[in-house]
Amino acid sequence: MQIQIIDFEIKGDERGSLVALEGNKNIPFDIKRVYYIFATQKAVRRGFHAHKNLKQILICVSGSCKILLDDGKENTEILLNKPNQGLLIKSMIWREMFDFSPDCVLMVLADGYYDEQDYIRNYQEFLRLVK
Ligand code: T46
Repeated sequence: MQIQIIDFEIKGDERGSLVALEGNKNIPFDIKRVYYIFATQKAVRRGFHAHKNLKQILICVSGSCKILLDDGKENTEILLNKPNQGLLIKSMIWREMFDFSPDCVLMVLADGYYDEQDYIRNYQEFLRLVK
């Protein structure tokens, strides 16, 4: 499976570091929504769905977590632990998030507003649609 990681430029100086995210520039879509997941317990696994249309970029701005991606043919696990790295997840990819560090803040940029109708929450249904 092709994994798309985007490395963002760090504007660093003696004061520290800064990363800027701009729609249709270093983020390859119009950003319609931003949300973030934090204070997740270590044993928790979240996600368990795919999106029919939504595209997203996941950035672990603090700490670390792992992401399982499954395209219906193969799956892979990705460690996110750099605040200057974004994982692009296109539509029709099953995802699960796990192994959250206590300080993990997982920020997500999305190209669409929240829409429960866009979720495929049943894995068998996902496999049927993806084939
Ligand atoms: C995804 C992964 C990476 C809202 O009201 N608005 C929102 O924009 C979102 C994302 C969620 N919610 C509500 C819906 C649920 O009542 O927040 C609650 C938790 O959402 P959910 O169970 O979908 O969270 P995750 O961590 O399983 O999945 C989320 C995103 O929903 C999903 O699009 O790709 O993060």
